[in-house]
Amino acid sequence: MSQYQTLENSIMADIAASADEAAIEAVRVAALGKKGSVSELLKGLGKMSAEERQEAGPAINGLKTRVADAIATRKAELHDVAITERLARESVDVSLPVRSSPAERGRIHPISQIVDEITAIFADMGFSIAEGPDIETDYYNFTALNFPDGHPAREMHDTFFLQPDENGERKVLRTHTSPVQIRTMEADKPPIRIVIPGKTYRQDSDATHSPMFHQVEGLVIDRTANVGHLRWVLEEFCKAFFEVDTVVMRFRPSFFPFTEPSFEVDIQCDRTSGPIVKFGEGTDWMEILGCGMVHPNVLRAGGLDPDEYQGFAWGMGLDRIAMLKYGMPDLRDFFNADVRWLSHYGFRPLDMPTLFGGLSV
Ligand code: 2NL
Repeated sequence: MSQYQTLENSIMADIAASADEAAIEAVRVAALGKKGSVSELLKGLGKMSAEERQEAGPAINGLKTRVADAIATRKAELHDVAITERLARESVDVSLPVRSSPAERGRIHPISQIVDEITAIFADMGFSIAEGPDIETDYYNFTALNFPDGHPAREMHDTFFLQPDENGERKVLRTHTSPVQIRTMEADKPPIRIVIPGKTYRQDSDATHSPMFHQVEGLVIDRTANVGHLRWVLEEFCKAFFEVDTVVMRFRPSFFPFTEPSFEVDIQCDRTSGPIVKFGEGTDWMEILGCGMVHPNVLRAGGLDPDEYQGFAWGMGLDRIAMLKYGMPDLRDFFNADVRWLSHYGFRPLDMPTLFGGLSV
């Protein structure tokens, strides 16, 4: 057997014995690589005589071609085997649920939801949203709102006082959002149409009271704003908010230092079917807010002439209304930061309340 045939047999045996892609690549390098056995034979051609080359040339080139073909074929086979193996090993269970993004998993707190719903309703009526600081001066929280010094209503609010500052001034945690309305009257010219959502604070804590709670107030100031407008605004609001076509409202006389006349507003409801209260039907009444015509002293404090301007305002507590609307039994759960509660009662972040899309669906 010629030395060429011996080499070819040996390489072919190695090719056949290669079990994976790495092994066949090693055979290729050993035969056809720069210093491979076949490459060395080819290099040797240059040193041969013309006669020797005439015989050895075709023999070595033939050998190279056959070896290269055999390697390519085996390589392709082993590549197929590798892919088939990988497909069998790596499986994807397409029936597994898609893992939701953090933005999808998060939940909107019912209080945030209710603020979004209420502001959507009033924005649709042409109101703007106003906000202000939680820490207020005694002037903005009380004096400007027609609570005279020593007036018992100041004590009624169970105010949280901060330590007096270097000037002896004692700031307060606002007991209502009304200071924001005074600040708006000072800064803007009428007509004013604003709603003010925010946190408020009073020293009160039991099953139905939290020392930090939430309010939305509204204020309209114009030359001719009157109780008829007030009634219309509140009625439109209640229909949109409780998502019913009609509401029956009752205005009872009341007292607030900052309004005159003042009213408490009840809406007719049906409580006969257990804890779920139905609106727009029934024979029961539920108090939902307080309101009135802005007191002349408050207009003056806001820099407005009560002979030129008049206005109406209202305020409502959000926490109790949210419990009622969404059927939540205990106020204290609102502020316990329990993710199990939030994932049950919270709202999906991408479902923003709009009047056309539905408020809380
Ligand atoms: C209630 C009652 C009310 C107001 C808030 C207000 C603000 C200004 C002037 C006049 Cl600057 N009024 N706000 C008026 C009437 C009632 O809240 O029961 N809130 C929970």
